[in-house]
Amino acid sequence: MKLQAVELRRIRLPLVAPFETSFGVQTERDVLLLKAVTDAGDGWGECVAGEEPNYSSEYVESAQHVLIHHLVPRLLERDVTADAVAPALRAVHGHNMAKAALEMAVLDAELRARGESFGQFFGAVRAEVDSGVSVGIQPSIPELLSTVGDYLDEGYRRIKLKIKPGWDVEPVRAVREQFRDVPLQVDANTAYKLADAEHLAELDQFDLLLIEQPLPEEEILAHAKLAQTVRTPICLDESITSAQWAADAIELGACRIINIKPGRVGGYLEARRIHDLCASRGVPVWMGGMLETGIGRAGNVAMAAMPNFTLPGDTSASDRYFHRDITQPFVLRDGRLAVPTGPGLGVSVDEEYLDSITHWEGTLGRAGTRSVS
Ligand code: OSB
Ligand code: MG
Repeated sequence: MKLQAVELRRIRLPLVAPFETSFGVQTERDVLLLKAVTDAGDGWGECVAGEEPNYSSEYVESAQHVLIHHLVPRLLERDVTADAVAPALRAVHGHNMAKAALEMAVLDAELRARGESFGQFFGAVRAEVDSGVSVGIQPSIPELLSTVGDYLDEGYRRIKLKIKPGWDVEPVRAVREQFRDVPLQVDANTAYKLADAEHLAELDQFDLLLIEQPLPEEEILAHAKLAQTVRTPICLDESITSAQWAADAIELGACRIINIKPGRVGGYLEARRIHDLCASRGVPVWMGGMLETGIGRAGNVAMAAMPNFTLPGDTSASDRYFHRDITQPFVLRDGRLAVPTGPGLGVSVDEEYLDSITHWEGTLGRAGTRSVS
């Protein structure tokens, strides 16, 4: 399959409600999308990099730059398959989200060409996946309780509360008291220090499924030490950027659960390796989320149907994020999302709507043209 061109575009999509984490508030997404144009057909990729480098060092402008100047040129006009993408990009260090978007677009083109869905490719073992929802930091506890109650009424099967110092034990207590046996977990996005161990151990009384990424991403050993004070299972998100880091973190006792985000680890193929490694180590995984559009959601939902994704993911319905998605919307049915069954990602992109929300676009390739800056 020859990669003839890569079309890039940036779209602006407002969020239905502000999303606040320990690292900031978001009110809209500025998403970088890729279309791989090949002699066997096209494929879509979504880059999960945020607007600012506050989740990881990547951000949407850096991803766009590195794709244009360092990643796409390594593949353009070459014979490609998805499994050849990461090896061809290995000389470029880091930039996992940018690499993942390119690999995804190539994988989508490849699978569409041979009529195979992402679910089939990953070895999906279920037709629908349990949906959880990630609840941002709220202005007050009454507002938190009403937000959580609304999501539970919609059918979500697990609630994740974002926490930070000053917004942790009391909001978690309030949610646990009001919603007695809802599956509940928390995500700190690196906001704590090992010295907060005793404080975090106060969360043990609320029977949480897990505490996600309490400490900074480099502090693998400190997470292992934290696990000696906190009984709630520790789950890593930001720290796990490859199968190697997953293996080391598990070996060191830094986590008992792993959140898999294909973008964070450089693509779906590395994400699959982490899934398999965790399965062999008896470590459950779940699908994270980066407020994706229907393109990224389609791939994530398909991967979440793999056997070791045994906890509900941050794979929420399209209407939890956007008034209008760029694909057919993912709809919650009995607390689950259906795994797409069509070729490749199995969703179609509403290109007319896409054009109306595009604020930048450019194309690399096709007879040497380079219409991007
Ligand atoms: O840490 O899981 C996270 C969103 C952006 C960046 C980081 C995270 C999140 C979420 C949202 O928690 C999950 C979703 O897409 O619903
Ligand atoms: Mg997280």
